[in-house]
Amino acid sequence: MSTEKVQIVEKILDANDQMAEENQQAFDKNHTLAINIMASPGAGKTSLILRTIEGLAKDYQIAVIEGDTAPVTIDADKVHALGIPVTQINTGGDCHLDALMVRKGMQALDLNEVDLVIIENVGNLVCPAAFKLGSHINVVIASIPEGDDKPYKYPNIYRGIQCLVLNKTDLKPYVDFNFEYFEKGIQILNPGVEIIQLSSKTGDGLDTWLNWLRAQIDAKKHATQ
Ligand SMILES: Nc1nc2c(ncn2[C@@H]2O[C@H](COP(=O)(O)OP(=O)(O)O)[C@@H](O)[C@H]2O)c(=O)[nH]1
Ligand SMILES: [Mg+2]
Ligand SMILES: [Zn+2]
Repeated sequence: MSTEKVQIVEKILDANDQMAEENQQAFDKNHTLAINIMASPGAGKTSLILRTIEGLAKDYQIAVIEGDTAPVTIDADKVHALGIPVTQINTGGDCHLDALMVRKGMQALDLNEVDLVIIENVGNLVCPAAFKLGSHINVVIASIPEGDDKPYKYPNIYRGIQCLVLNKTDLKPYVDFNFEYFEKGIQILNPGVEIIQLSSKTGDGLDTWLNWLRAQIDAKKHATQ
């Protein structure tokens, strides 16, 4: 790769960081907590978002920004069916969201009225890690059927996160998954990160996730600017 190409990529990332910073300031001004949910396709992002809405919508105003690489509204329709404001972002083939796309999603929301914005990133364990969005909390959802070696194979996605959700624990009896090996990989990359095991299907462990998230939303609501 030529030096010039490297410089251009750096400039794009700089511009994205700048926009992400502005997004975060807009969230902060409105005391809105923004979380960015990243995972491989099928890990359970939408399922956990729907469970989260069911658990928290009676106490908090929630809005969702849905990122998809294809022009579909499958996930957004499920959120909409729960009566929650949702903005669909189609990335036009890109395999990640960036700060400008999130900015467009934010413009469709009245942030003043919203306590929690959940961003469902494009299903991908690689480049979403490189693009800040302005979210306060970055979450990766891993799931039992993906296997216990993913932290070793896709390290970057686990580094900047505040919470790792291990979903589909109901499938543990059917899949070889060594939790100690998995957890060791996470701890090497991100010592002390919150790890929450749950099943979006059975609801097992869901309370731990909801309580953790409640604490983050409340802290943002009462934060002084
Ligand atoms: N057994 C089991 N299946 C799950 C669980 N969570 C999600 N799924 C299923 O996994 C598939 C993908 O889930 P989805 O939420 O669409 O994943 P996304 O692509 O990451 O948004 C769907 O068939 C879900 O019903 C879980 O905890 N246990
Ligand atoms: Mg989804
Ligand atoms: Zn990408």
